[in-house]
Amino acid sequence: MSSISKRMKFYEKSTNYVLSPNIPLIIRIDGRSFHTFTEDLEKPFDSKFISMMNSIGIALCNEITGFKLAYIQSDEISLLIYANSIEESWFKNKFYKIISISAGLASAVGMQWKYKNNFKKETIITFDSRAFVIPQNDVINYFIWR
Ligand SMILES: Nc1nc2c(ncn2[C@@H]2O[C@H](COP(=O)(O)OP(=O)(O)OP(=O)(O)O)[C@@H](O)[C@H]2O)c(=O)[nH]1
Ligand SMILES: [Mg+2]
Repeated sequence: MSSISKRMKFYEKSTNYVLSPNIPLIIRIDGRSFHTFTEDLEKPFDSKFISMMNSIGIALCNEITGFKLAYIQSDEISLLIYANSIEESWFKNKFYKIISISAGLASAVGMQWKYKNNFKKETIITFDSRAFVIPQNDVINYFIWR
C-alpha cells in the first residue's frame, strides 16, 4: 500500500465490526473481580452496593440511544436496545465503541459513586462489557436466563 496512513487505516479497519441494525441488541456489563470488592459488604444483598449498581444502570439508560430495558442482578446489568436503522443506532452499532464506552461509563460512574459515598475499599472499580444481537423471540428468554 502506498502511504503509511492508508496502511494503518487498513489494519485498523480489519477489526472494525458493526453489529446488525433492526434487531434487538443486548449489552451486559459485569463487575471485574467483585468478589473482592464486595467481601466486606452485607450478604447476600447490600443496600449500598445495590444503590451503586442502580446509579450505574441509570447512567447507561440515559446515555444509550434506543435503550428499552435494564435488568440489574448481582454485579451485572443487562440492557436491551433497539434502533430502527443504522443511523439511529448508538454509535451506528460499532462494536468497539459500544463495549468500550459502556464499560468505561460504568466504571467511571462506579468510582464517582464510591467517592461520593466515602466508600473506603481501595478497589479501582472496573466493568467488562459484551454486546450481541439476538432474535426478537429469544429476548424474553435472555432475561429469564439472567
Ligand atoms: N456481599 C455482597 N456481595 C455481592 C452482592 N451482589 C453481588 N455480590 C458479589 O459479587 C460477585 C459477583 O460474581 P461474579 O461476577 O461471578 O465474579 P467476579 O468476582 O465479579 O469475577 P469476574 O466477573 O469474573 O471478574 C459475587 O462474589 C457476589 O457474591 C451483594 O449485594 N452483597
Ligand atoms: Mg463480576
